Amino acid sequence: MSKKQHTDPAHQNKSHEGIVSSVDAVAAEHIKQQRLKKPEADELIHELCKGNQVALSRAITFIESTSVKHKVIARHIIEGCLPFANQSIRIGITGVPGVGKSTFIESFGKLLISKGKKVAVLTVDPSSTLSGGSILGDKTRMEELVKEENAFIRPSASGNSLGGVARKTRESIILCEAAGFDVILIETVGVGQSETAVHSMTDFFLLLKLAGAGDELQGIKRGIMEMADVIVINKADGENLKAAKQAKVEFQRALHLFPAKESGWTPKTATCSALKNEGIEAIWEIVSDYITLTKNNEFFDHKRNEQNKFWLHQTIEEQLKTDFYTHPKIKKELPKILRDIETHKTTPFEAAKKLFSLFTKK
Ligand SMILES: Nc1nc2c(ncn2[C@@H]2O[C@H](COP(=O)(O)OP(=O)(O)OP(=O)(O)O)[C@@H](O)[C@H]2O)c(=O)[nH]1
Ligand SMILES: [Mg+2]
Repeated sequence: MSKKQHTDPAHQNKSHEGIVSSVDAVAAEHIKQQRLKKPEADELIHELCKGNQVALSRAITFIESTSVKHKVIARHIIEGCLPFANQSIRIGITGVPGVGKSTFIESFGKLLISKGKKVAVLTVDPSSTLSGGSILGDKTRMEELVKEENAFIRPSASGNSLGGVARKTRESIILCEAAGFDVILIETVGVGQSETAVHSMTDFFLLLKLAGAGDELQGIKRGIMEMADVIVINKADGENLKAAKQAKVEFQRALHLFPAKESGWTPKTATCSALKNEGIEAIWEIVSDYITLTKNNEFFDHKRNEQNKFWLHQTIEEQLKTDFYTHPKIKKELPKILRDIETHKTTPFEAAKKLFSLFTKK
């Protein structure tokens, strides 16, 4: 909405040396205007921290919003929630489309709830903006979990960049934790870069596989297998049971070929039937063993710290990129410079230097 009128005032922010942040300038302006609205955000934080799911949903909507006004409120909410965050187990769940991730989450989530946990489910699916999302599918696959009082299911954050979607998911994790959710499950489709993003925001990484399909067919790259803390062969039921057991042995063998993990953890394999609710408890035991091990050897906190540093760098890179490409002078000069490159009047390096000096000039 009001986005356009706020893209340019960045240059008004003279307090920053050289590099200006459009978001900060806009935010500062809006914080002034939003003062009256702050009590509303404070009330939202208050309700959210009491575990009110309606408040949690509303808060996530602010995070997902592209409106500058909402972004200011979102920032305020996150800051208010941070002191109450960080107390959960974050589990990433990946696997090719149709492997049974949502069905698994339904069974796994219900098990956790029966153990007295509060479970939040988030999804990272950058493709959902194009395809319209798997929201409908997820709702039907998780039809029982959805009804549980102690479950919170939030379908894909939308966005046109993985970085944007990942940021929203990370911030949503903080809000879910502040709302008292102690297990956060993050589903992502195992076909792109999204599992790397999810891996870098979770404590434990669970890869779902199917028996009988080659690795190429499953579209799973070696790197993703290497990230896994457990490989679970799903659909181990009916005629598929024998093949699933066989696949488990093969994956266990394959995992031995990978170098030892910094966590000190040896990745495990398991079989389950998400649909028939079989083998799910054993998977929770594996997760629990991992958490105990890594909390004892302090890898758990170390990993979260490393992840925070990683996301700091990611955020800076994204912000710089946005600031650069939305800078009025760059917007004006870039097309000319691109033409100069086409006509060999300049080199990419010279051109980049010139653009940078325009960008950093006060
Ligand atoms: N036989 C059997 N079928 C299963 C099992 N788990 C899931 N399915 C079926 O597999 C299909 C896909 O399941 P989903 O849970 O939607 O798979 P998904 O990985 O979440 O799929 P996307 O979200 O589209 O990536 C559904 O028809 C499920 O009923 C299982 O353990 N056994
Ligand atoms: Mg799904």
